[in-house]
Amino acid sequence: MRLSRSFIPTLKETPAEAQIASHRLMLRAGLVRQVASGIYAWLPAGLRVLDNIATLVREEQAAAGAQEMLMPTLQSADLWRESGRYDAYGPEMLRIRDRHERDLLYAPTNEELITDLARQTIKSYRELPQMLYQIQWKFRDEVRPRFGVMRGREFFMKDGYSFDRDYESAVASYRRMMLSYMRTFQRMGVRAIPMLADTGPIGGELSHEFIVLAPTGESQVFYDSTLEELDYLKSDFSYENHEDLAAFHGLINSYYAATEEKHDEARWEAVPAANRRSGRGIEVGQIFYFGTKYSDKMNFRVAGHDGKTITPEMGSYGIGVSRLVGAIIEASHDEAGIIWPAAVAPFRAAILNLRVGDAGCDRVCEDIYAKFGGAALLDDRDERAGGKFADADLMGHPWQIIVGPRGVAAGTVELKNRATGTREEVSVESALSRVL
Ligand code: P5A
Repeated sequence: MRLSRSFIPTLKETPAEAQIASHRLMLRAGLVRQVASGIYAWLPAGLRVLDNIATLVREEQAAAGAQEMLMPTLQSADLWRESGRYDAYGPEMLRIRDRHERDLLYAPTNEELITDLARQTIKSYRELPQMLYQIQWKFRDEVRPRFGVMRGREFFMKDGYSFDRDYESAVASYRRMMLSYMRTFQRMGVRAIPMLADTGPIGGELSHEFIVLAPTGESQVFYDSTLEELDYLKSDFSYENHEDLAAFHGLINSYYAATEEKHDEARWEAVPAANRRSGRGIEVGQIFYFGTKYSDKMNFRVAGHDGKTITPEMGSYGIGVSRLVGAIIEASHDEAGIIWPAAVAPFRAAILNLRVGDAGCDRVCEDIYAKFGGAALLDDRDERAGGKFADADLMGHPWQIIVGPRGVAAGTVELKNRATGTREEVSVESALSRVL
């Protein structure tokens, strides 16, 4: 993308309405704009980050055997009356009436709709297990939307749902998703710690939240620091093997981690003092095992192996895709701006043309830009160098390739790494081989 023609409206001033760093930086870097309280438009650079996060989620969901689908945001209230949640959900649910006076709602989550789809389709235990997911907008009319996309009213969520024939198989599905989540977050360049959690309005008996540490987080958390060091991408736990899944779950459970609601002083005291970490955290995902809570209420039964019918066991699995954009920035920024982990950055590099109109600088910039095939942002604005450096730092590209007349004469460019701040004079070829 060429910055001179792009719609990336960066701001020099700090917006007064933003209380936390990620919200300020998302507005200043031109990623989002507020449309109404807790409702945001995603501008081109912001959408690229959202898409990158969704792509990583999709790859890891596929690896774990989940199938993607897409459900509507608007649905009939009748399904929610069946489960009893139409009343139970309260004012957080946005209720709508159509021209025929039929009650609709903007889905805050989809346990009812997916259960309805499954009961229409799945007739025998032989068709189980099933693991389905979507990445779709949700609406929750939060009392206090705040911190930008972190607690929005409309937000983008990955929501997955499992159907299994018995408890053992349902637990394997839960563990499979948990492993997939650990790999997903690690690939995004954030450390999310799984913690035993309360189940809230989704219900059920077993739940984990995935928490990214940040001082501005909304939950108080306690955990053993060993959990920060586990490498789930190198581990060769298999999704197919129940013993592997049990070993993975055992590994996680052998270290203490809990949110305030589940905190247990006695177990906390048993954690070696040097490993005790407590602080604030942002919940970027949550998973639930709730057995037959929905399948029972919605009368979803299938033929079992012995001629009797069985009620499928369910779980649901959420990732806050839009919240993650804020959470990643909370975990990775400095005074100058965002520091994007490479895997989610809107652009892999910015190419800064320090003298637009100079034939040599223009040519070198265009050559480099062409090599990236759309993955780089070319700052071809007719602006002073200081402004370009400040905007590139603000936008947080992992690399800056700085092209000035002196370098062009010597056949070099300056390569800056945003995370470390190091700057080096290198040839164009070596800059490209490092960054591409
Ligand atoms: C799991 C998937 C559920 O809704 N049903 C389907 C289950 N879980 S949850 O914990 O309530 O939400 C999943 C994740 O969505 C993010 N999230 C939000 N993000 C931004 N603004 C909000 N108001 C908001 N509410 C929830 C969180 O990351 C949460 O873990």
